[in-house]
Amino acid sequence: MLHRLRGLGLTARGYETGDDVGGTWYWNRYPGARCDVESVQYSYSFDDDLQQEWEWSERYPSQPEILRYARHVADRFDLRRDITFETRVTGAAWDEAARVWRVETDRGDRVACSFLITAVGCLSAARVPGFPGADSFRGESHHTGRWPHEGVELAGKRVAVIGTGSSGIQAIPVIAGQAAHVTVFQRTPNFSLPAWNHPIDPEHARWVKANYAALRHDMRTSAVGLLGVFNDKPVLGTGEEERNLEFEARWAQGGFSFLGAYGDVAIDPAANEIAAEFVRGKIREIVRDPETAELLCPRDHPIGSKRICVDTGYYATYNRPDVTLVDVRRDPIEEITPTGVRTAAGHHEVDVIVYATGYDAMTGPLLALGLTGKGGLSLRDKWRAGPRAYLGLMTAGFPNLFTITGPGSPSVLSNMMVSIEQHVDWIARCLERLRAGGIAVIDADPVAEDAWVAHVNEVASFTLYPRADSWYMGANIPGKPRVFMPYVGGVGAYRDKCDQVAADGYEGFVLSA
Ligand code: NA7
Repeated sequence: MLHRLRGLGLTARGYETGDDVGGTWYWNRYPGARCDVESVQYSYSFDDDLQQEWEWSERYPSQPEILRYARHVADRFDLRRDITFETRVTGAAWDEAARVWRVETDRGDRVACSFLITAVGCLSAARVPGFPGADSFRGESHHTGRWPHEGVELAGKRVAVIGTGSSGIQAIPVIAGQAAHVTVFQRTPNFSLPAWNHPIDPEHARWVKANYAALRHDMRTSAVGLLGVFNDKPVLGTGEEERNLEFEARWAQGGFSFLGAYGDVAIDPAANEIAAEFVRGKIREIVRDPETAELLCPRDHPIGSKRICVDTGYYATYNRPDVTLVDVRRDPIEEITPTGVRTAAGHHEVDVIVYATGYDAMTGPLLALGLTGKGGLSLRDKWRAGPRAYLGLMTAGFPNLFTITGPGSPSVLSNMMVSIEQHVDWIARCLERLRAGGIAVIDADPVAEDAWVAHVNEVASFTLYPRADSWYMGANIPGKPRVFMPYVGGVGAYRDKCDQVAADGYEGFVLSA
């Protein structure tokens, strides 16, 4: 975004809490942190020299490699000179008379700007549940998304991991390889698919680079911003032998491709159950102890309705003698003690506690900015019953505020790099046209916003997503409104809609000279 703003001849400044670029890949340094989108797809497309010159080493990029990439991009485009690091935005208010945003930071900056663009991420407000006694713990305890940059010594230690979402599922096998003992506290088992990660074949990398233009186009016009074969064919009505062959082939391919096996899995409970049962069968095959295997089998949500996990050796980790699984639904965590975790059934002595307990997703980071719009309305008040935004790009009553990957856009249901670039392009073009047209202020029309929010909900209601207590639904945060936040209508269709709105003179937006 900063690069594009410079290209428009605008003056822009970025504010960043961390002491370097990288965002989620700056903060998430837990053992095993890795992207679940393939590296050649989880990368910028805006500069062909960049994509031709950068060499990815593995199919799925590790956190250190993505962070190196982010730093390389910052250096290559000389971005750091316009970013103020180690500075948190603590408030921003729209000044109606002056038609500027007035932004404040924890370093005492007082800045006025014509346009304010948020790029705060969707999974950046880390959440640690308030277990009684947590502060009394004498060992080290860390949330996966706030992992110390100097690392954590785990060798020979007894480690508790609380949470089995994507972060826990990535971290547990790697921690088990280092620690003396790992106790996993699981509330809800998740579906996880094998990554089958491997070094990138140089031949494949050359092929991708030679075909990048076409591949990027396919990603931008796809359902979720990923390459891959998504079948329309329904699994219901497909013979058992045929569907098992298809599922086996997808399992062997690894990653998200499994979810693309059949078109009805995301929308029909009976179809979904067939895919879910195939994965449960894999868990039973891998995990030797039948009781542990059953505990690891998800049953409370349709497969894909919570963010699917992609792992390396997760289920097999439970075959290790030094790994214990505690089902906290049956045996709840009662308190953290100075020396461990007490559940209803007993006390687990540990040296380190890893909180892999997730995020206040999507709205958390935006609300934390302390935004106040027209008439002194705070975003927190406006979104009390759930986020409301037009196209996930702007929210009515907050003029000249753009939200990159905001709620109501595909964001977390897509390859984030594709969705980020789409928003950046759209916003940059919008600013260019506003300037050319002598328009000082743009705001979402509340009527268009209501219609978009209704559409986002309606599309979600055709899927199985609302059936899960997921962070997509805000269900992981006590008291958060239960609203499906991302747009599930597809990355390609969403892009077309945004482009059409712009082509029609920003239909649904109110423009003032
Ligand atoms: P997630 O996916 O939100 O996972 C958090 C996990 O922590 C999940 O298993 C939760 O169980 C568990 N949790 C949360 N609170 C508690 C309490 N109080 N007790 C026990 N267990 C708890 O976060 P991740 O960091 O793993 O992944 C976030 C996203 O990052 C991921 O989806 C990718 O997009 C990348 P629950 O399911 O709520 O019962």
